[in-house]
Amino acid sequence: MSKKESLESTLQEIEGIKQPTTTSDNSIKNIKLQRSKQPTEKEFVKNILKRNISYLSRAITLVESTNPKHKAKATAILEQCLPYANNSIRIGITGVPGVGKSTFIEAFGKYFTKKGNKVAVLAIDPSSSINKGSILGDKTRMEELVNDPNAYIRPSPSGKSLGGVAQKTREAIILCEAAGFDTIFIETVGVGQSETAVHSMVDFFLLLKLAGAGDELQGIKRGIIEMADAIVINKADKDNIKNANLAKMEFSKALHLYPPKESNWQPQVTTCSAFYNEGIENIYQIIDDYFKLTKTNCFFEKHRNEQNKYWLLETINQQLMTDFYNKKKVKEGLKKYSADIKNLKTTPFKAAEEILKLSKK
Ligand SMILES: Nc1nc2c(ncn2[C@@H]2O[C@H](COP(=O)(O)OP(=O)(O)OP(=O)(O)O)[C@@H](O)[C@H]2O)c(=O)[nH]1
Ligand SMILES: [Mg+2]
Repeated sequence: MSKKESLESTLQEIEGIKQPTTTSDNSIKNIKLQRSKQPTEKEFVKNILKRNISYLSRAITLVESTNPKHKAKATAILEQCLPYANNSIRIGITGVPGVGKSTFIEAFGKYFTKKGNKVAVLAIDPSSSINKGSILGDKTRMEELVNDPNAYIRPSPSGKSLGGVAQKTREAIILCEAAGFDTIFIETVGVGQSETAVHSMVDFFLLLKLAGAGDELQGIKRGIIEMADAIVINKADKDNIKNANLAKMEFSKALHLYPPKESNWQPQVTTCSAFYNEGIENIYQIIDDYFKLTKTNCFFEKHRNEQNKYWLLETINQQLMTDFYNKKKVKEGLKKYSADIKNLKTTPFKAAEEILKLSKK
């Protein structure tokens, strides 16, 4: 058979055979069915209140979405969940990378669940947009907690601005509380501004530290020590116990130099070994004492009210900034005046004035 003939015969063979479309009808049907299965607001709220984790996760995903339709739905769900929220203790945990935050949360979280509490672990991780949420990798270090039916671990949301990410975490807290979680851990890596963001959404702020060579107080920002309700020196095990105790003494001395806290709480310093599960009960006790004190002297409620006010203003600020920088005139102005500043034609202050004027046009 010649080459031409063979081609013709092949063509003849497939003649009359219906060509498959790129997407099968069945798949389209399935996708449509799935879409229509997106629960209504009411279904969301009903199931979150029933402690359905799959609905909780989907609602948090809605909260994290940047799609305006999702946002509107998320807001409605949040509003309906709000009356059932607020009944938890919120604990912030911070410390430099490698200090043992995840290991600590695993040990501490299990301690809470054994006591009958329901624990949710959320994270604010400023680097998460780059490495896709370190808490995901952490899940291997929280193996037991991940499989604990009374614990829920949610990877950190990604986003461009810390403010945006923090707001999503705050909204996730509300949803977790409505789903019956009574103990919320918020983990953050101790870099940059994320501690301030976490501090503004928790009741108790715990700073994890490592024992060094007697220079504990160096290289640590004053602001973070001021925020801390407890400083815990981790990895106090084996050869490190002596150093950990020394560090404990240094921090205790240093803390006395700080002005008293509005809560009337005297921050505590202690050691632990998250890895060997030592000192965990003591930290539980410290936190318990803190809540007893602040609930009696009403600081707890006052603090939460202040945080709500802070978030009201913070959200307005965020929105105003986003709107401002999205304006075409502002974008053009920034480009033009940046060049002018570089060429020494104008000052940053004059340029700022002009760009603000442009934004009102
Ligand atoms: N000896 C000892 N090692 C510990 C202890 N806690 C944590 N580690 C180890 O320290 C390393 C870091 O622990 P992680 O829990 O991942 O630390 P992390 O602060 O969550 O780190 P990032 O998520 O990277 O910020 C791991 O190898 C742990 O096994 C401890 O109490 N004692
Ligand atoms: Mg970690």
